[in-house]
Amino acid sequence: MADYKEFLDSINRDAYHAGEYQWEEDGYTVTRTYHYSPPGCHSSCGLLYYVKDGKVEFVEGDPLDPCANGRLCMRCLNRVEAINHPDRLKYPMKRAGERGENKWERITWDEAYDIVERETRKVWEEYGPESILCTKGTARGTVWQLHYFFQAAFKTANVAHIGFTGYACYLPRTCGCIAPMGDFPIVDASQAHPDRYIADEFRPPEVLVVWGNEPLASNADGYIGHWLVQCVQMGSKIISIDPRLTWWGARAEFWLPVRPGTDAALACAWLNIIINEDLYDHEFVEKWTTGFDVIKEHVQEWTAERAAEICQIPVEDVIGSARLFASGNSSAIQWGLAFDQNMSAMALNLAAVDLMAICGNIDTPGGWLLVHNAYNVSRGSDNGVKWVDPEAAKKKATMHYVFNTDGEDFIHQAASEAVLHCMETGEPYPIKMWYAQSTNELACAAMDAPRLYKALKDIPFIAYADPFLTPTAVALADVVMPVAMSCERNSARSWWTPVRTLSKVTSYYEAKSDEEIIVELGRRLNPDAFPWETAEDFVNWFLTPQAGLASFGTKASANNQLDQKRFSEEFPFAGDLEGLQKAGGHAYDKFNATYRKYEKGMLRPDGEPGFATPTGRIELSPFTFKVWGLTPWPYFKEPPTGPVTSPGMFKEYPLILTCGGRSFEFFHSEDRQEPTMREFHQWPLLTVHPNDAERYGIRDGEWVWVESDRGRFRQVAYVCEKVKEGVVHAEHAWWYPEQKAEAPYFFGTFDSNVNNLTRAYEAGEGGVGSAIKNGICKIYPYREGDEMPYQVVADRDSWNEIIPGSDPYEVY
Ligand SMILES: Nc1nc2c(c(=O)[nH]1)N[C@H]1C(S)=C(S)[C@@H](COP(=O)(O)OP(=O)(O)OC[C@H]3O[C@@H](n4cnc5c(=O)[nH]c(N)nc54)[C@H](O)[C@@H]3O)O[C@H]1N2
Ligand SMILES: Nc1nc2c(c(=O)[nH]1)N[C@H]1C(S)=C(S)[C@@H](COP(=O)(O)OP(=O)(O)OC[C@H]3O[C@@H](n4cnc5c(=O)[nH]c(N)nc54)[C@H](O)[C@@H]3O)O[C@H]1N2
Ligand SMILES: [Mo]
Repeated sequence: MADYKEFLDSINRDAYHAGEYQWEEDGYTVTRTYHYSPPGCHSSCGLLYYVKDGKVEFVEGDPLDPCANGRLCMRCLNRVEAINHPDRLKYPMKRAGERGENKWERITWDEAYDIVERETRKVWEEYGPESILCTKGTARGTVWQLHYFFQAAFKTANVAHIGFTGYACYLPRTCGCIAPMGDFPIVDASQAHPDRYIADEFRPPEVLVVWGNEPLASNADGYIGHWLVQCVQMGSKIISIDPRLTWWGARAEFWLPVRPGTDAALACAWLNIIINEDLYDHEFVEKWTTGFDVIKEHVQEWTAERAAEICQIPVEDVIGSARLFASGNSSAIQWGLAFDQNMSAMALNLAAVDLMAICGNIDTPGGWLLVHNAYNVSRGSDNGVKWVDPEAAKKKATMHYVFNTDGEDFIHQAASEAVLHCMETGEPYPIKMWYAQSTNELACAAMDAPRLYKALKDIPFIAYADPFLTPTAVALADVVMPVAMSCERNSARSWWTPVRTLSKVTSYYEAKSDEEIIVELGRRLNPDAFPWETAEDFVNWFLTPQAGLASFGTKASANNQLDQKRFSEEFPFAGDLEGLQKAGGHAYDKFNATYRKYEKGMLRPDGEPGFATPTGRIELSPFTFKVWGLTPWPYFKEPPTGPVTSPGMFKEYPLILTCGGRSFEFFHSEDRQEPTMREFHQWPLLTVHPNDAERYGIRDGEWVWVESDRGRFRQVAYVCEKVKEGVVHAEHAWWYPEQKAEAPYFFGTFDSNVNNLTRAYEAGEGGVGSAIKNGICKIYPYREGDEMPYQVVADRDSWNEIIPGSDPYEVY
């Protein structure tokens, strides 16, 4: 659809019932709505559900939806298989045998709630609310709901993503931006304009840097990858920075296959080149930034030659790509998870902000658009804080007080390592109850999964709410509650723009939506905090824009307090979920569609031009970093293991191990039950360069062990030049729903788990960032009869002896 106007004109709007919410067609009731979760995704695409006799029979993309233009990914197209899957949890159940035996007894919802309520009150009385740990997984349209629920119902501040060391997803990027800019940016691909690519002011990025991100597979963080394909069709040039050759790299002016974990060295060199060759935007730097001289001084040591050597890429490519980036009238960095999963996370994020700022690409068409959730419809992570028991709030598990300064808690999330410390040592208090909803820790989120398993299994009471019986639930849960899927749920979300809704078109046995569970259980535990009768009432509360609200779930800067009345138009669907659903399920605002908001006094609480930072300018060397105790300029630190840091060990484990690159078929540990997805992607794949395969005797399509000093796991070799020589790429979050559930197997979740090798208690400066994507390993063929990881985890707990409390309470 290179010509977007032509595409729009080609749609038969009558055939797609433009303007209608629901209609009858060939014996089906068709509903126009959105999908996000479960099964989950960060994005939200418009679709049509075809329902007959109460069952969804098929789905189709809605070409009238301006967000996704009718394009659906294979998972969304396969929703029917997920919705009707026989493995789905149908009823609440309680454990009938020993923990891990996979023996269950059906109970009613009342009984399930009774048990959770009883156990909660017991912990409140005997230990205090801080001894309750609540966890959720990545954002799937459950973020605003669950953060409130955990704080307000359980009264605990120990809300976490347990096992996920270094907050190593998105949080480094959000906080890394809020400090220097006061706001969060996303690449402008016209998504804030309802008329999209033909909007008057919109221009695609001239230079698009796809960096440590694969937008087509991941559609991460409320962003849809094919928007950027459209930009490329409209002329955007590509720089791809990725040890793997992706769709982007194959079409790039420069493909920079950096050694994993060294991106910050490259970013520092780009700053060096752009400053020293005088390629930056003088006017913008002088008028709108501070700290230029500090940055200039600190990047002098980062020559192109030095970065080329560290990153293992040609020096001319370092220089050429920096010049190309600086040459565009609009350039944009599309960044991803590799920014968070390394030890220089905050410094790397700052470097990207500095690069974008000094080249004048902030809040410009085709640059970095500064965004809020549309109409400020949002419930931040602090929304339930007033219900947290004040004593328990003081005892929130933190190790590094970076985001908890001067008594102000910026992120309202407990540090995963600190929670682990509580679990392993009982100090400063024990964890006596774990409530998990929308997370599958053992298969996915937990770094050092065997260690987490050991710590979690000693928690006396564990409740778990999920659409499926996951490895984590089998291994650990005492009560499981069946969660409704996206088509069985009335809900709303705002992740940037527009605000979008889900519509309930069917139901499944006794499964309840997250909102229903939250309201019903919330009313039992803390009725004052849950004044709502129904799930829809709760969603309508969300749909009421608030004054003084930060942009994303994190209230990451005290300066980011907005005056709702001054800066946002009236939200036409305030408290009106049904109205919004019937109006097509989306609502765009004007704030996000406005460029250069800093010139227009739209960002600061005082209404003056400028940015929402202490100085009103973009702080290239942020004051807030100093307050947080972070180095306030870009730097690079080597990964904790590798050719430079541990040359001796590197001789034994001579390959760099990166991991977790997303695939189209799966969202983290989800979708592995669906036969169609497994037909496309049957086993976990370890991508190995042909030269490395030859060197280590690996054959394409055969099982291979990946081992380090920390343990091993096995995946199937995919021998291919798509990965840099010397680097292997492993997939994450694998389990096998078709295999045995009961202990010690747990659906084989430890057998292929790259997180047998990743580490807990290892984070970057400030406790932020983690070396998840830059370990070391050796590889060798699997032989029939080899000891499997599940045996090690079950018999000996882990490969490594764990001495509780022995880990340094320090950061790398
Ligand atoms: N090695 C390695 N490990 C990684 C990563 C990596 O790149 N490499 N990535 C990391 C990242 S970035 C993240 S964010 C974490 C993610 O970790 P998690 O978010 O814990 O991911 P999942 O394992 O998919 O767990 C999601 C569970 O929630 C259920 N679910 C889905 N949608 C809903 C819903 O709407 N409501 C409810 N109640 N349940 C739902 C699913 O069925 C599934 O069982 O994993 C991390 N793990
Ligand atoms: N289908 C699907 N979509 C998802 C998810 C999923 O599991 N499945 N997970 C969701 C979540 S929670 C997240 S956080 C996002 C993440 O989505 P992305 O940000 O796209 O992250 P990844 O796919 O982990 O990695 C992106 C790219 O980084 C490259 N890479 C690895 N190491 C390095 C490095 O050191 N430097 C550089 N420059 N590149 C490196 C990988 O080869 C990969 O191509 O996706 C979300 N969307
Ligand atoms: Mo994530």
